Amino acid sequence: MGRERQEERSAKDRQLDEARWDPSEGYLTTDQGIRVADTDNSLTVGDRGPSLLEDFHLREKIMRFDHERIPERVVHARGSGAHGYFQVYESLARYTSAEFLRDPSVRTPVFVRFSTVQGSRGSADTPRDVRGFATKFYTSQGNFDLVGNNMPVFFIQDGIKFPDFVHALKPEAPNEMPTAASAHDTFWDFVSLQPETMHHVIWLMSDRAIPRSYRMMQGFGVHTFRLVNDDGRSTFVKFHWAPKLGTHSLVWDEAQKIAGKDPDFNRRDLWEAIDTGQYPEWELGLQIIPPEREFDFPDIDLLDATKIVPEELVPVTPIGRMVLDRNPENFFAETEQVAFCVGNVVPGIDFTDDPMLQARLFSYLDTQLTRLGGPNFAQLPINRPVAPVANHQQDGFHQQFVRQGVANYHPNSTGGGCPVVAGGANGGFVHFPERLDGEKVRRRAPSYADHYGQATLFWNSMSDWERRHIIAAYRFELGKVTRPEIQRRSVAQLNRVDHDLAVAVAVGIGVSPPDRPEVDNHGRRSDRLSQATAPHDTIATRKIAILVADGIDRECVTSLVDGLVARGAVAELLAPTGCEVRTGAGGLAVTRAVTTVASVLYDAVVLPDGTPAITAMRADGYLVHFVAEAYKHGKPIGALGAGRMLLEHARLPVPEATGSDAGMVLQSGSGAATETFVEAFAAAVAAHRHHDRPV
Ligand code: HDE
Repeated sequence: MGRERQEERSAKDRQLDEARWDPSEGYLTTDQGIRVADTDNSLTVGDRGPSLLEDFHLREKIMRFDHERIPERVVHARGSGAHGYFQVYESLARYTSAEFLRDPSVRTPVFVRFSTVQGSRGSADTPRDVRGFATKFYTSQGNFDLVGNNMPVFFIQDGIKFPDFVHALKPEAPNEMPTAASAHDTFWDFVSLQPETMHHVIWLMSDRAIPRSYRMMQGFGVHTFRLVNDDGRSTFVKFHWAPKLGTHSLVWDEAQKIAGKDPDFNRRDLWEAIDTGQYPEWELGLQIIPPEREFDFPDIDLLDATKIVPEELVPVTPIGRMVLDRNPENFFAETEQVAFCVGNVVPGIDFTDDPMLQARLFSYLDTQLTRLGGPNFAQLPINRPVAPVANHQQDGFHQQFVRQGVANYHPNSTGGGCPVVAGGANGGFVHFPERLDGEKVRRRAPSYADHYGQATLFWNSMSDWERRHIIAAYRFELGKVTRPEIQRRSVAQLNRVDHDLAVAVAVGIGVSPPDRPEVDNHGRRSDRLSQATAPHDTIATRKIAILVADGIDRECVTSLVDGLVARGAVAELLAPTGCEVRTGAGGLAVTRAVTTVASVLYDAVVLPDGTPAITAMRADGYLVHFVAEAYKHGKPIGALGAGRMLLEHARLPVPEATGSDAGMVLQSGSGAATETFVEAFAAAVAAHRHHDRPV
C-alpha cells in the first residue's frame, strides 16, 4: 500500500523490483518451470496403491517444504521490520565525509528491524526485555548499519563475556524455560556475580523494558563511534533516535496479559500504523564530543558500553529525520533475511576501541554464515546495497551472479586492471589512523571500574511512580528465583546502588534487608532519563475503545469519534456482538465484538451516553471487567451522561459531575460530547497513564 503512496520510489525500492514476483497470473509450475497438471494427488499405482518415486512433483514439493525454516537469530530472534527513508537536516560536512549526512536533499532508503532479545522467533512481543532497533541505510556510498537498542547501555563491558551473558539470559539448558523472560536463576546468578551489569539491569527493571509500541521508544547506538571529515579529523559521537510520538510504556500486568491476548501486539501496531498512513517517525540526534574532551568526564570512559554520557554534560544535537512508510511485502524475504553487520560503515563513519564494539565487528558477519547458509548473504535482495558492488570475492553457496571474464584477481591486466582500487582520493574507505601504543594484556582498564554510580544516577532520576515500578519489577524477577543465595547476593548488589531500593526489594522477596547502606548515594540526577519528564502532547495513533450496545446515543458516539479522530487517535466501537448496534436514529456500525479483544489492547476507554445500553452493559461481566482493568492500568476513562453508571457499578472512584480527576473525565447530561470534554479527555490520553490513582 505504502509503495504506491510514496511520491518518488527510492533507489532501493527500484532495485527490489528485480526480485519481486507476482503469482497472480500464469500456470502453476515446478521449480524447473514445468507446468503441473495436478497438485492434489500423488502418483500411485491404482487408486489405493503405493506412491511412486518417480513423482517428481511430490518429491520437490515435500523437499521444499521440509527446508523452509532457517536457523533463527541466536539473539533478537523475534522481530518486525519496515522500510522508510532518512534525511539529514543540514550538512554535517564539518564532521564527516559520509555523503548521506552531508546532503539535505538526499533521502536515503532504510530498512529497520525492531526485536526482543531473549525469546525465540515465535515468542510474544511484550516480555520484559531490551528491544533491538537496527537500521540499514542504503547510502550511495554503500550500506551503513546502525545496530542499536532501545536502552543506551549494555550489560557487559567486554564482548568476550557475551556468550556467558546470553547463556545465562536464555532459557535454562535442562528444560528450555522460561521463554522470553529474564526472571530465572541463571540470569540473576550471572548479573549478581558480574556487577558491571548493574546499570543495564536497572534499565531492564524500569518501564523502558515494556514499550507501548516500537513507534514510541528511543534508540541508541550505545557505543561511542567516530565521525571523520574530509580533512581526516575525527569526532566522537553517540547516536540517539527520538520517537516523534514520545517514549511510552505499558504497565507490567498489562504486558503479561497482552502476551496472551495478542502476542503480536507490537508487530501489529507497527504494521497497522504504516498501513493506515500514520507513518512512524524518529529524529536522529548526536552527542558530539571533540577528541580533546575524551578524558573530560570523571568516571565515564567513552569506550565503556555500560556508561552513558548524561545529556546535561553533552546535549543531543538533532541532525535528521527517519520515516517508516512501507511495510515489507514478504516477512521471510525481508525481515527474516535482513542481515545487519555492525562493521558495515561508509567513509566518514568509523569505530572506536570499545571492546564490545570490536567483538561485535566479528560476530555479526560470522553469525550470518550459519543463519543464511553461506557467504553470499549480501546478495539477498534486502541486503544488497544500492551502490555498485564489484570485487574478486567469488563462488560459495547460493552465488546469484554470473561473473564475466577471467580477471578474478588483483592486480590484473586480463581485465584492464578492473575493478579499480579507489584509494582515499576517489572515495575509498580509509580507516582512521589512530595512533596506538601498548602492551598486549588481558586486563580491564581501571577507568571501567565504577559499576554502580550510573545505576544510582538512573534510580535518583526516576519519578515516584517509576521507582514503584522498578521495585515491583525487581520483586517479581527475584521472587521467581529459586536459589536463596542468588536472591541475597542480588540484594547485596542493590545495596551498592541505593539502600532504600535494596531494602524495598528485600522486604518484597522475604530476604532480610541490609541494615545500613554499603555506599552513600551520590545524589546526582539526570532529568532526561525519566519518562515522566518527556513531552506528553499528542494522542496521535492512540487506540481508544468506545463501548457501545443497543440503545447507545448515536450523536454522543459520532461526536466523540469525530473529536478523537480529528486529533489523530484511532477510535474503535466495541459492542457485545460484531456488525452493528441499534440506536434511536438507526443502526450504527461497530468495529468488532468486544469479546475478541481486551482492555489491555487499548490506551483508553470511553462510555458514551445511552441509558438502555449502559444498563445492559452493567449486567455484562466482560464489560465491567474491561473498564475496571483499564482503571487498574492507569488508563484514561471517559464517561458521558449515563456512562457514569457503569463506573459506579464497577466501584471506581468517579469525579462528582462534569470534570476530570486522575485521568477520569466526565460529562454530565445527555447529547453530543462537548469540545470541553473531548479536549479534557484528549489531554488525559496524551498524559498516557495515570499512575497516581487510588486503587
Ligand atoms: Fe548484538 N547480536 N551483540 N547487540 N544485536 C546480534 O547478530 C552481539 C549488542 C543487536 O534485527 C546477532 O544477526 C555480540 C549491543 C541487535 O537482525 C549476533 C555482542 C547491541 C540485533 C550479535 C552484542 C546489540 C543483534 C544475532 C557483544 C546494541 C538484532 C543475529 C559484544 C548496541 C539485529 C545477528 C537484527 C543481533 C552479537 C551486543 C544490538 C549474534 C557478540 C551492545 C539490534 O551477531
